[in-house]
Amino acid sequence: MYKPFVKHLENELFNRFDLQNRAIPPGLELKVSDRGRNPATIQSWCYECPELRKIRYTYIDAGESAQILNSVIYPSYHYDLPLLGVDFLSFGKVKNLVVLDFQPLFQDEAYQCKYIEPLKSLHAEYPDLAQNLEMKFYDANQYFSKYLLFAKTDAETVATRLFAAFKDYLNLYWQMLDEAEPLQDPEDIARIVKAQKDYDQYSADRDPASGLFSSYFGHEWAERFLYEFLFEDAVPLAATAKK
Ligand code: BLA
Repeated sequence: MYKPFVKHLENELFNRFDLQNRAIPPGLELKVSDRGRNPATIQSWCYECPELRKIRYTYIDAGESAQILNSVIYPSYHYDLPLLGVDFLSFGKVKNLVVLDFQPLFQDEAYQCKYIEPLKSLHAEYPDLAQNLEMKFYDANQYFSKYLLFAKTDAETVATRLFAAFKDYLNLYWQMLDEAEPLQDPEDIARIVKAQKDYDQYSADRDPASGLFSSYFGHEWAERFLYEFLFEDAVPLAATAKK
């Protein structure tokens, strides 16, 4: 279902950047589960290049039961750019939930103006994918922009409209990165390091997928996947409590 999106993302990345593999901890790169109705495979890829310090994407293929593409692109700490976030989920043929956003590191006016306003006209082209759905797990005002695409939709819309939107959002993201001025002041850079780490902690603590990972691959594997790969700068809640 989302394989053409992966292909497009890969083509873009390999054509535009000088990618190096970024290590994925042993055992987390690929896992197969026979627990569900259909065998489930989860596979992840991770790269880096001078402009982008972590590019990760994960595909869960459980046949008819689930098709999921999840991806986050973290810019180098020298850029204060938003992260690019992708979460496309299909369960059965009936439930398709898609989220695509430039995830802001800060919510102040100047930041919004610089990095989020440019999304406005693109967002306006996809009213069918911008449904103003309520968030149950996350706070819409933290690490999400007001121009996110967030929709419950159908397979046809995914293949046509979402694919077009995905290409457009990616293009704008590359353009922003191209135009971004690297930060020089160590204090400014330290602020980005902190904001990206906070994003990992926030995301790991609220990740709505941890139950899904546990049910397919077991609790222990799910925890490692979350804290050692997806959001590696986050500290598990239990560890924080012990301190
Ligand atoms: C929701 N994302 C979800 C849900 C799941 C995942 C299972 C709940 C779906 C439901 O309501 O039934 C799945 N999350 C994943 C997977 C991974 C993950 C498979 O991290 C990792 C492999 N989520 C993101 C990113 C964005 C994001 C990068 O990981 C940003 C675009 C958004 N996911 C997002 C939002 C929701 C969601 C906004 C709705 C959550 C809510 O209602 O609060």
